Amino acid sequence: MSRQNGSRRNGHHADDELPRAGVSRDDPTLDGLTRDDEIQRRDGLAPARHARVMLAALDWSGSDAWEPDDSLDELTRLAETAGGTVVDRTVQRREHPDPATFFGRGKAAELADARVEPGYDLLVVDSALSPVQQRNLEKRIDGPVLDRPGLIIEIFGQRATTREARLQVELARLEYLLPRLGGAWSHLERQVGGIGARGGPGEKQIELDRRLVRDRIAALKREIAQVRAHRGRIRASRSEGHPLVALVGYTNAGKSSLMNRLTAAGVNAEDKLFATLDPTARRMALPGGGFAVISDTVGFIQNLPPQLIDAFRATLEELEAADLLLHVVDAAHPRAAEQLEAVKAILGELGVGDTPTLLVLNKSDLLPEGLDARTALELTDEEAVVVSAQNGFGLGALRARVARRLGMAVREVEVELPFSEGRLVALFRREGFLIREEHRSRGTRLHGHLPERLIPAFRRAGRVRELEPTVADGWH
Ligand SMILES: Nc1nc2c(ncn2[C@@H]2O[C@H](COP(=O)(O)OP(=O)(O)OP(=O)(O)O)[C@@H](O)[C@H]2O)c(=O)[nH]1
Ligand SMILES: [Mg+2]
Repeated sequence: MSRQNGSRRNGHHADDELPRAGVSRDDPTLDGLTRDDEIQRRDGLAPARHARVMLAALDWSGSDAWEPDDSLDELTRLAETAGGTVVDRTVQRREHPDPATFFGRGKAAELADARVEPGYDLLVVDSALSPVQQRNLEKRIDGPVLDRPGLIIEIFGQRATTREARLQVELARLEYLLPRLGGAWSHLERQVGGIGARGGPGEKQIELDRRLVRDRIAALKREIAQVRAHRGRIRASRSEGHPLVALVGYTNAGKSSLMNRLTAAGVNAEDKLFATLDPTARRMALPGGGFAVISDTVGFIQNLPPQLIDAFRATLEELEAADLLLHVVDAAHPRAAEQLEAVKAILGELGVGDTPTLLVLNKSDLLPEGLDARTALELTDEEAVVVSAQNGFGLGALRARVARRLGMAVREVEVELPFSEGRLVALFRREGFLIREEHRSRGTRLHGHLPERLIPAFRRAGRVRELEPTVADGWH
């Protein structure tokens, strides 16, 4: 996320020169566009599917990005997720990005040579490129170029299955496309035989395309607003006054796996980036018999395209409505600390940075023996629960902690109250779970489960004995 605004910082010109786009006719997300063949023809993306991919990153001093190699490791997974095969990677160190071509002249020439020998189909750049930079690079290498946001949008496009996700991805894609219409490279032309020098379509055609895209964007926004209203109604009826808990975290951290463990939900969990695009919500039992409604959400990634964040706001409203966020971290990931920061930055951007959050350090089964997840992540004062969605470790403690944070934690207690405290006996019956009530000579003795927050009131009026082990901590 830290480099999300990179394209603005990279020193663009205005989009006076606009690149034309690549096309994929079989792309599922473009169904809604069949009425606009022109748009399909230039969909702004050079698909990575089946492509031999070259990765390139710039390491410049003003960048607050990850280490280039770490980021390229992640980009490799992204390119593979999109269906490409990575053939090589390269890093250029430079004072700052070139406003025209992003990379320096020498590196651009090198990339052009590499395209001929050993050869690649698609260049993926590990940053956000301006439309001008993208267009110019495409000219230099005489082939399609995709930047990191474009690649992520392509993956989302491949993953989107429900109507809502497809609408959102299409919106993000068109917003991404709009400033790139009329560029230098057309994937279609390459597919049908390659035309060599490309001047791009005429100005009139570009204007027409732009208008079509803008109309479509407006229509999509209207449709998404409807979906959003509908989702709000469903959320209200589903929660029935139960507290809402949302799973958030980096892609592949194990959110869906945890959801399955905590609810028996049968949610798709895969070793893939962005396995989940749609939020699913289920009831989650808490120790003591209460419930929370827990929802799974789309995963985050560093440098998440702003167009996707905007388009997925409707989905991400699950987060705004949440009483508690469970921030799931893959504690065994070598870049876990960076991922944690990237997620925090996105949560801040979504306006939910202040929502009560519990860190859930997942995949503890993969940590080397003796290495504590908290230590591995250098966490000091943050509240964190260590779990494994794989083998179930820590899930009882997690439920107990969730209940506590929601003010729903319970303790098994024996209480003795004077007869004059009939009000508290009634409170116990109403808010707690009463197992036995005995009337003795000096007063009433109650045995059962009582919300923790009420215990002080009982202590003030009588005697409370907490029974160990607590129901909460022993609960699985
Ligand atoms: N070893 C181990 N693997 C886990 C654990 N939790 C999840 N996984 C694996 O990690 C991968 C990703 O899990 P998911 O639950 O799909 O992750 P996610 O956070 O929902 O991912 P996105 O939906 O892509 O954002 C899957 O292959 C899971 O089997 C765990 O505790 N231990
Ligand atoms: Mg998931």
